[in-house]
Amino acid sequence: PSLEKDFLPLYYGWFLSKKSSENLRKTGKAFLDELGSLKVFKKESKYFLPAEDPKVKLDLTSYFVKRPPSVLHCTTKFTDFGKAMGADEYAQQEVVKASYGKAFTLTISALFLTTKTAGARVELSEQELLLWPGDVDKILPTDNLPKGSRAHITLGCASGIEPVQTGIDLLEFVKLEKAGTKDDEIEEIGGGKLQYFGNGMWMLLLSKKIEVKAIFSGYYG
Ligand code: ACK
Repeated sequence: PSLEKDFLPLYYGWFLSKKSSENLRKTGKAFLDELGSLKVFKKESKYFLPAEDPKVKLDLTSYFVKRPPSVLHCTTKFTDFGKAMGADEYAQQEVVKASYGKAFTLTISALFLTTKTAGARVELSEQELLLWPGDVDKILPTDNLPKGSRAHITLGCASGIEPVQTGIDLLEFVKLEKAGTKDDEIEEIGGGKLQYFGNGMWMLLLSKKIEVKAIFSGYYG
């Protein structure tokens, strides 16, 4: 056994192949373009517009100005080079070690956006859930949401917003879903059913789920 402690990554996660990344970015952009042009969205676009100048033309692609610089990923555990709570415990799990560098197929069931973030919702398989940490599916300590609720791929963040927000936003959607507080008025658009949860929170349930190829690994920055 080594006397040296493992040097842990900034985060663990699934890293999409270059091709899957490109395709998903395109799908995300097409969704933003289509949503931005819809009457139902325009009616509610005040959440995305500056209060001083609400007549300015809204382009959602430039609104989510901070986009992941390299291939897209789905974070499992943010370990912060070992400083994060539960980092060592996560890294030492047999399933984490055994899965490191292995290929997976992730299923994307929905695309979503809020005034802060745009992302893809990931539906994890039983096997993938084994790599999911036990402590990340809550905003409040009292939240009790299904394992994997937070699983997402960040597509973009609004100016001044950090990517950690995308998972928090998705948890907010899941909480609202649970409470049954989405608009009854569901619109069918290109890719599926569009849902509105109020306050600028939109979700597109894909009629055809997207499968992407990804490698489970660590990101060291
Ligand atoms: O978009 P993400 O899932 O959100 O991917 C990035 C990645 O780690 C590198 O920043 C995620 N991230 C950052 N801080 C945290 C945190 N405290 N908890 C969970 N995920 C985090 C971020």
